[in-house]
Amino acid sequence: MLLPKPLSSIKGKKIALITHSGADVDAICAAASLYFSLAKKNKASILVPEHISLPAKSLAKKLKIPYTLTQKQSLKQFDTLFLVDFNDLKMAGVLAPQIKSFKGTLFLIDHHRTTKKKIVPSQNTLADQNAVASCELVFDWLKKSHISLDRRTATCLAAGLVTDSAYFLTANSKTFSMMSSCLKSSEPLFSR
Ligand SMILES: [Mn+2]
Repeated sequence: MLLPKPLSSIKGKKIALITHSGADVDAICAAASLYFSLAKKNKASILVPEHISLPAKSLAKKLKIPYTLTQKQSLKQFDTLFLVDFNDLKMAGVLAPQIKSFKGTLFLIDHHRTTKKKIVPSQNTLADQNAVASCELVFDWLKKSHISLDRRTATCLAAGLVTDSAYFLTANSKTFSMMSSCLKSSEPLFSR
């Protein structure tokens, strides 16, 4: 699988990380993991269109993930969008028309079955239907970008892997090996 350019090379941008509407744990955690890394060298925000699932909401509160729930946010202030955990514009709800007409740079990270209509150029797309979670893809991208997992990022990635694998029902050896890395790096947070 080809990965987009290293995350560490993205600097000085105004970035919106957009989840699908009704963001679940995998979506908010994948967005947060990217956010924690990108926010160091960019101005970044997480946007959740329309509503957020209850488990995602309470996890975001616990891990202090900053996100904005939006019904009508303008995307004009951003030059880069990351579309997280969806590849069908319909899933972006109220933000769909603005994403469609967006003139800046787009990235996409997703593990759902791909729709025929591509919304992001393939060199900026990290999509794999065989991945159990978007968090799995973010894990790969962070590793390839030589970004080490801090405690919060590791906790987020672990949470996404657990929930989107339906508590390991669809897990494989890669899932467990990633879980192992995440748990090692997140231990202080999980044991609290
Ligand atoms: Mn997912």
